[in-house]
Amino acid sequence: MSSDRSKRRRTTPPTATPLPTATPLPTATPLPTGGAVVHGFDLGALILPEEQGSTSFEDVVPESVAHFMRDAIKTHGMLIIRGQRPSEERARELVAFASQFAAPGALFDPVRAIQFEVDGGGQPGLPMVRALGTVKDSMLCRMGYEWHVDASDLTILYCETAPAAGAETLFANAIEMHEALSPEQQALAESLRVVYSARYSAGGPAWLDAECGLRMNATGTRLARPALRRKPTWELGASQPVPAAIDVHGRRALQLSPKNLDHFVGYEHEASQRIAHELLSAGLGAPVSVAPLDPDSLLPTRPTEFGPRVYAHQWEAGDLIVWDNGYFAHSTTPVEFYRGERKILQIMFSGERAGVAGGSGRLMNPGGGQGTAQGEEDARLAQALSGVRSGLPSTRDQAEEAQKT
Ligand SMILES: O=C(O)CCC(=O)C(=O)O
Ligand SMILES: [Fe+2]
Repeated sequence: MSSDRSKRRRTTPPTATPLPTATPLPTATPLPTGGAVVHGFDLGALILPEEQGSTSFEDVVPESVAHFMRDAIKTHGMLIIRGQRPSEERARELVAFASQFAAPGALFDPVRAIQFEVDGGGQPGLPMVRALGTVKDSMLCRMGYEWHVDASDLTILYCETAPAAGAETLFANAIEMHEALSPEQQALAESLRVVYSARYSAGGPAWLDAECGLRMNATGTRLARPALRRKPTWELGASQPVPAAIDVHGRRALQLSPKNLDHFVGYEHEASQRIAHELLSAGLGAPVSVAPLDPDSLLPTRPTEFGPRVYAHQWEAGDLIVWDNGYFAHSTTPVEFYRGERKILQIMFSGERAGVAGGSGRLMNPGGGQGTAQGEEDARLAQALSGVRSGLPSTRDQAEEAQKT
């Protein structure tokens, strides 16, 4: 228990409820890449349910502030809220923050919010919160770059521990990506129907696919190598065909998750990969510099530099980002370039109250995508696989092939 919170507890009457009208509203400053930086919001000031004598997270954020946040995410697609002071209750505060965007009870509902086993990074008592990073009991994805859409309407990432350098999360505005396509590419994107599956993965989640040898190219826009092995319970889990261009609040947005791309209807897998790479590359804008891949690990040998259309968030402890997965695509960055420890808390959940329920992301991760809940078996397999990465077969041919993309 942090001293701040104990102090507040002592001074908070048991019947205290938030005071919506008296709460000053935060402000949102738009970024050139889309998204906005929000000032004037303090997670630590939320009065958690047990302090209100309640079990519900629904009314923890004052209604005027919740309204502001819901409006802001509709307008900007991504909110960056920095400078949160440490709190031992942070995971619960994040659940309360998330609850204002979702239907009542959704954060505990496995259909609406991804739930994780403790062995898969899930926080005790809060299975919708997962720890990512290098510290004990956190999940670490060593795939390199991977542009994708989470299997949820909204995602929250909160940084508890930030490395001195590296470990950025990259974001690209999917509406601007669509606008950046040529008229021919836009027409192509409009016509494409995508089947996602676990055919080229180990069955996910992404950290497990990475452990099983799956690699992306150095821009994270197409597969460099499929998984070399699969989890015992692997299932193909192919999606219904879904559009590559979707509507986001009345505007068109490009939606492609290349790791799980099986094929576009009417195209072979290889041709589909090439098309996805072409559309994503055009949407992201020419990278300033594409890193060569190491021939053995098939991981980038130095950071790839993306152009000005990509927002790279360099994490600091106390940063919170929440985004709409229809509005923004995002990418991991290679673990090899982390300089210091990293711990991020993640929640992937539905956005009924933010008007973004039922986003296409759910269909893009069949059979286990980035966000799909993991059972004990995945955790056991990961344990068995840890330390064997250097033994993964790879050939120079595969590396050369990967360099071509
Ligand atoms: O670790 C990051 O930077 C992003 C993680 C992510 O995208 C995911 O787990 O889905
Ligand atoms: Fe993600």
